[in-house]
Amino acid sequence: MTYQDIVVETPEPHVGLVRLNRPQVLNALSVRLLDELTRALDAFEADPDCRVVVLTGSDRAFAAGADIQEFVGQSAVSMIAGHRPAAWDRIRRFPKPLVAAVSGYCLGGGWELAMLCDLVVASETARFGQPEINLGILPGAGGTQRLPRLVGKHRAMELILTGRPLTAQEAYAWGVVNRVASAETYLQEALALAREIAQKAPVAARLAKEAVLRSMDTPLDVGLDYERKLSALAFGTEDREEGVRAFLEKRKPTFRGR
Ligand code: CO8
Repeated sequence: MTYQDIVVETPEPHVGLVRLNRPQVLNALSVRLLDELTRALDAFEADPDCRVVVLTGSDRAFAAGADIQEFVGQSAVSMIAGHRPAAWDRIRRFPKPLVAAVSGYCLGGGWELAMLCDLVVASETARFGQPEINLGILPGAGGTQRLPRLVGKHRAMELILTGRPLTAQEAYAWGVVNRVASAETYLQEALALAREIAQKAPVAARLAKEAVLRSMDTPLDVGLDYERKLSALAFGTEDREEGVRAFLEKRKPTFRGR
């Protein structure tokens, strides 16, 4: 598959890597870029060898938001009916663990994209913000819904109503990134995290992702029932047999994703 606005690699076994690649506009998320990203994720989803995907941008910008050039001439109807909502839904439903490696600007839709990832490794240069208010709009790809769940109502209000970005250290203190690394090592750290996850049982990892995401919008008793069913499902996998057998035989398990 050929892409113009992203670069797709498999840097090591079981780990996919997608680099957003529109450096001239700080990786602004055009419709074409979002479309290419969804196609790359579709391909990684269908690839049984791929277990984890890392999503990154450039050192200067993960992504500085939606492509503001594309807003010219848009109406409420065209924004609702366009390709963007379907692309965001597709990324939201990607079933394998997604790790964001964020450096530089991570703004607006860029942060909303990072929030769709399951883990976030930030460079110390990263800046996370929802500056839409400065354009006379508001977050439209999950920011008003995911941020309060992540940081609480008052902090989300501050970020969304002032547009002020967080430094990487503030983002860490507010619990929206897993770890902060140096500008030189953030991608390597994200890949190391992906490698660690890729060595675990792939079906269980997917089910665990599904269960954790379900907890964000489900009452506790419903979530507990859901978890019990997914957990039971994992008992039907060959990997569960291998994991238990390896433990009892005091050796490292070899998971096959079956
Ligand atoms: N879209 C398009 N082009 C951009 C964007 C963007 N989001 N961000 C930067 N660029 C372009 C600049 O126009 C500039 O291009 P050129 O060289 O041709 O002038 C180039 O990238 C470099 O940018 P700057 O010269 O501005 O670089 P600075 O280092 O001076 O500033 C900033 C970097 C602070 C990141 C600045 O570029 C900026 O403020 N960018 C806009 C950030 C922003 O507002 N993002 C939110 C966009 S809206 C959104 O994401 C949510 C939309 C909700 C959709 C609703 C659907 C229903």
